[in-house]
Amino acid sequence: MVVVSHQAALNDLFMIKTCKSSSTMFTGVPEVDLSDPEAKTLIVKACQEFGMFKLVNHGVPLELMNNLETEALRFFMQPQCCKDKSGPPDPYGYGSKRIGTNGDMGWVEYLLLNINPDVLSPNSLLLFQHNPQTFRCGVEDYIRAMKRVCCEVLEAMADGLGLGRNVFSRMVREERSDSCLRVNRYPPLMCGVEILNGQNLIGFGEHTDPQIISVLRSNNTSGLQICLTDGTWASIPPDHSSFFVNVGDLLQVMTNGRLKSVKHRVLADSTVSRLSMIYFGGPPLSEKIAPLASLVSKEEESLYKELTWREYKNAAYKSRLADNRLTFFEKS
Ligand code: GA4
Repeated sequence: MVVVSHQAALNDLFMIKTCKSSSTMFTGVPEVDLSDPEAKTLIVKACQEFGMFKLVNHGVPLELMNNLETEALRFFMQPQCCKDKSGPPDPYGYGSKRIGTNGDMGWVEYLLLNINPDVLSPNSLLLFQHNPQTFRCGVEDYIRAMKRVCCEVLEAMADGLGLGRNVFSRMVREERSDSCLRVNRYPPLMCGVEILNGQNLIGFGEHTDPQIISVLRSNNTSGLQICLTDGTWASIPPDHSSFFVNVGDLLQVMTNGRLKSVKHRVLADSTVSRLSMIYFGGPPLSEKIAPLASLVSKEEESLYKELTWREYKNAAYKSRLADNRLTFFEKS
């Protein structure tokens, strides 16, 4: 439990945004069974309509997910001074409340890790030095499983769009793929609830994910919301045995806007802690990203110009969380 009566925590609390939100759950996000022969069609439809779907029958053992969750919680339960040895994030490592470097704040603490051992930053290396080997193994096993899930989903998606199966998956399968793993812990509010006056505290502010695809798994605690096409926020019912897969900005660009990079956020409105683990599948930094010619019909125009992932990522890191980063790609 977070001691919000502590002055420092109270000060932080009031620097974090709040919002009004209803507690009704939205059950309209499509569920896709990865072993279903129709999966490719359902995935494309869901990504066009919502930019997200729930993935079941994915073949990842619950034990593997629970194992990383347990290890992560063991890390987060350490005294603050121990956790701070693996931070601040540069951008990888341990972070608390500060998201990115441009002033965004959330009621969250997190670990951000690049999956490429060559890119392991000094702070993430320290993280593994100061924590049991079982943590590192849990991270490695989880990353391996997520890479497989990302590739299978991207292959089904490419198939569903009538493209070559490997057109997207080769980018995240590559050894130099710039993918990352984020573990977020949203502490419970407890006594903070009354002072918020019916408002919810923002755990992680609204944003789209810059990469190709994101695969999220959380414990059975609510909080995740997506922005529907009419601009309303819909609360996604949690399910600890499934994954929520969402389209990232690069996939929106490569499909010339056909698949939607969905705006989402997390509210910290519960009395129990929410823990989520998100794998962001990205291409190598030097990969050139542009709309695929076969998805731009003769009558249609290509909506975006070509950029490398490095250029886009650098621009994203200069932006605020809620900014529409896709404007960097738009043709002027
Ligand atoms: C959003 C998606 C991923 O969590 C992330 C985030 C990154 C960070 O937390 O360091 C960013 C954010 C995310 C987009 C804009 C920039 C960069 C914080 C921020 C303000 C790891 C990512 O790749 O982009």
